[in-house]
Amino acid sequence: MNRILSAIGVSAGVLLGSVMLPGLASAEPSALPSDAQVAGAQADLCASKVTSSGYVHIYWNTGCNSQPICSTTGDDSNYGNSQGCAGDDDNRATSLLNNGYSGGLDDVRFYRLADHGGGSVCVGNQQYVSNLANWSFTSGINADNRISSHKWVSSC
Ligand SMILES: [Ca+2]
Ligand SMILES: [Ca+2]
Repeated sequence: MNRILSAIGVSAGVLLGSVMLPGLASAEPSALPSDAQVAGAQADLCASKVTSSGYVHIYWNTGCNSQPICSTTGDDSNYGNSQGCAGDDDNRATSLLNNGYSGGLDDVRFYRLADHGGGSVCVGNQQYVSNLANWSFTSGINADNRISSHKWVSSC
């Protein structure tokens, strides 16, 4: 009996550890479910979602999973205001998909701060970022859950 309980305890501990660990890397507010709860073992769907629609899509979990937190054909100078990417979208982005039309302003530069400041990362036309945890802004700071604005640019 003791051995059985002990085995269960170990299993639960390992399971809990594997679920909780990704959350430790996140400093996001807890009003929404954590990335770990949603992303789990979900597949990377970014490549399968590349198309030419004119939109850039911003996802709050990895792999372009679920619905984007926001999608737009335009610039957005503040993910925390009430237009476009808004409110809780600020400092949430973990994957990005640029489905802009090719030509002209077809690349998207994402910034750490509102009003296009604080360092940036750039996603080329019909390119994507599956996990911003692997990317840093030009300022050297990790880009996961830190994007606050974006604009369309002619080249990355
Ligand atoms: Ca996120
Ligand atoms: Ca906005």
